[in-house]
Amino acid sequence: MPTEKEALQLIDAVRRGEIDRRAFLRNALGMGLSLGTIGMVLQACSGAEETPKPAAPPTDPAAPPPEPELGPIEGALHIYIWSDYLAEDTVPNFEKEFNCKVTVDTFESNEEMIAKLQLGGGGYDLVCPSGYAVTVMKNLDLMQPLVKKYLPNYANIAPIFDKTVFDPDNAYTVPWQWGITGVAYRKDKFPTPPDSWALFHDAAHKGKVTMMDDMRDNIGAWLKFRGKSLNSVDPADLAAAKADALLAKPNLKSYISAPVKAQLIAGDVYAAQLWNGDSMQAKAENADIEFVVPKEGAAIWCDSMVIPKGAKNPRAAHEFLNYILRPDVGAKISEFTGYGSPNAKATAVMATPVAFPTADQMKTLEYQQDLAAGAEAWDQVWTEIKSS
Ligand code: N2P
Repeated sequence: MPTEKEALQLIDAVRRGEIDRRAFLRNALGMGLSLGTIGMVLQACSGAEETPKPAAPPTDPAAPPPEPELGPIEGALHIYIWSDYLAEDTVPNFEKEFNCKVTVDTFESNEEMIAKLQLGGGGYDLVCPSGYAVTVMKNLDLMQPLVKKYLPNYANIAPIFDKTVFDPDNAYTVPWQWGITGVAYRKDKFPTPPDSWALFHDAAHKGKVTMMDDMRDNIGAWLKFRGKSLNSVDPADLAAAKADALLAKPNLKSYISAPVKAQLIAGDVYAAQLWNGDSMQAKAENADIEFVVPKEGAAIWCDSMVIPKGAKNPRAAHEFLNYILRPDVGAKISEFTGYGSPNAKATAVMATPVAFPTADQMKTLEYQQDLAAGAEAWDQVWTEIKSS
């Protein structure tokens, strides 16, 4: 039989976790302890032989699931963006710093971009929809959520572009540039500056004016001309817009968007429906070019970068987004594009940032919204305008 001291030492060893249950049993049986005593000892020591587990943190059922790990940056990145929307060194500097090969394809309208994605084409990692098109893409399930831990520079976004109506949780979008759709014109051809969309009804400029090859901007302008919302889906409003568009059509040289800049610069086109930033790019080449917002009102918009579902290079996409959110990189992009930057820190380091419209100016400006069920009627009207 073990001495009392030996038995107590054994019990202490179990308590301190120095020997486990099995070793204790072996020792205790070898020492001739009765099974009853062994049972009592084990019960007294229960818990001591197991390493105590740290208490699990309380789980909050409302807490968001942990963000996924994207792994190391991939060696390639495919971007699909509006033309003339990056500074010359934006991509080369990224390629050098991140050792990642970037390809850039361009589009001229949201509808063109969405159609391509819907057909499964492109293999893009980043695309650049306007606000209303973010809603369209969300409804079509074409985007994947951002992984915010890879975007510490997101905090640089100005409050007015934080949590937009089209992305209230900042779940999918990194705001890129904001702008206005108005009219670029040659000062030398217009002794009196144009101030109305009626300019395109004036046969005096026949063959020397253009409107955009963009359903939302084109029909939207004619809706504003008649004092309607540029998001109207009312059949009577659309019929009136179609009539105005058809009245303008014989005067138009063509329906053309960003590429009209070269024709304005050369003087082949005197006035063009165009975005403010592209107009400023043209003005940089020819000081006779000016931009005006017609008095009846116009579209204001903010384009964003989003990651399409199924993107093959998600980490590179996040690194690129975090890179363009740097103040110096963002500032250079807006200095080149001529658009407003939604990045407060970038705006702060720009010599002449585009000022956000005043409350008074905002009275005639309107954000484009998803047309939802009305989109079909708009498509129909646009097809009729283009084909007649
Ligand atoms: C790019 C201009 C794109 C603006 N040149 C369209 N929202």
